[in-house]
Amino acid sequence: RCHVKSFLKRNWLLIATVASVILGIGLGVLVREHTSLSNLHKQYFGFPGEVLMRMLKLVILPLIVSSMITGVAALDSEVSGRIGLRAVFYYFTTTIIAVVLGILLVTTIKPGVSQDADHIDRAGITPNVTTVDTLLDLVRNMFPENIVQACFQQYKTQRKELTPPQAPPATTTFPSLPTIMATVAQNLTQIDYKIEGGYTNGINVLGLIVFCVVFGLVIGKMGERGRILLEFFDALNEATMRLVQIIMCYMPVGILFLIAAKIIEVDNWEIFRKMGLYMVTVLSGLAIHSMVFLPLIYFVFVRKNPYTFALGMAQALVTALMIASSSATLPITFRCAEENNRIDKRITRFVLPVGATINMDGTALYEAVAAIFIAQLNNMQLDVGQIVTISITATVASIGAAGVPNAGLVTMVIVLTAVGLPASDVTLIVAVDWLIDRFRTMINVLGDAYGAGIVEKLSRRELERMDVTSDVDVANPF
Ligand code: DAS
Repeated sequence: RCHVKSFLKRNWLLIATVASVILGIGLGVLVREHTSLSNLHKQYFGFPGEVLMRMLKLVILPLIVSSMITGVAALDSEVSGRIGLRAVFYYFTTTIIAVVLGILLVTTIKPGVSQDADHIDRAGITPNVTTVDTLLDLVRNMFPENIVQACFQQYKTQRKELTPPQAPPATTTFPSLPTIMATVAQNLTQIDYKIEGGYTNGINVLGLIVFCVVFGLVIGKMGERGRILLEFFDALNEATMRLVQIIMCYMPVGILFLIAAKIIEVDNWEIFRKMGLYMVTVLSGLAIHSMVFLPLIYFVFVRKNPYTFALGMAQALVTALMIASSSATLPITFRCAEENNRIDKRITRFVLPVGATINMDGTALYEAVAAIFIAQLNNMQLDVGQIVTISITATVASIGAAGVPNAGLVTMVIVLTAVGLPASDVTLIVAVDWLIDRFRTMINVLGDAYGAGIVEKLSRRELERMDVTSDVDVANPF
């Protein structure tokens, strides 16, 4: 009895969240079968879920800034360089494995060969993002003035002053802090793609991370004076994580309405029958990668039970499955990795934000499978060179995809155009993308968590040496 009680005490939130998913599906089906809600009422119905999404999005900015800066500064530049290299090596290795697995599956199962492309309706979405764009973003938004510029732009738009952003006249009052945070958080995590194409180069997480790494290295070298800044950012991180704790209490309610509203909103269920084989190909690839390859790699390096580790991440995985955003799940990923799987904060703070943005095994596998599926729908025979091109561009596209809903669909254009397929064919798979996105986001988050565990194990000696030598452990300065 006491075991059951302690289990429930430890996992009440996870149990409540899983229960809310089941209830949400039931509620969604009930409402959609027995009522006919107007669009306005559908929005009202989805409002509690939208509140959860926005609360998570708002903490992304302070979380990434405080964790990256303290994470980088807590390690001296040589150690952080080595840890960064280990993380990047892990990211590339697992992403390539995911892409190769996806290609093997889609060329074996051939989901697109039997179907006639005309069966699947084509809408007119043509998102437009280029690899160069993504790589440039690394530095394009690195400097704060872009953030201010974006805030003014958002501020003027909100105040319906659609004049292009010039230097603001002296009389303009600077937007309030919540406006700045909300604007940046929204720009950080919003991918805008419109029917006529166009990827707005809003501030993106990649640029912010590059800035925080440089800033963390600089203040890490400032000695005593830098410590004041570090304590500030460490306190900011702790305050943000306490905020996350409050948000998590609301999570079961938010997730219930989020999934119910989604079920009410989706009207084309027939498409799932037509796209069944394609979905089986993607989902089986994600399942094999997350249940075989990632656990195997984790076990080889860490020598612990990988499935127990994955259980420790369950709350983050369910969250990712429900909200389809690695960035918005990041606060929960932090809590699960640090509290359940006891990963050193100096590692999580450094690798989790980077992983959530550039390490997307699920997305890479999905983009390789979807591109070849679309080629099959077009009765296009791909040669080895084109298959290799798809592997490379799917890897790059997954790095460029932001951790927001449908990001993989947007960067899919890079892969399609690389092999001469029409970018508009991305619409062939839009109808089922909302569901597949959830599963690939879950694998993205799982891959990030395994990566943090592996990098921590490989960095054990450096961390122990730092514990002995450094008088202040920035991860826990007090
Ligand atoms: N939804 C993205 C994420 O948050 C993944 C994707 O769209 O491919 O990781």
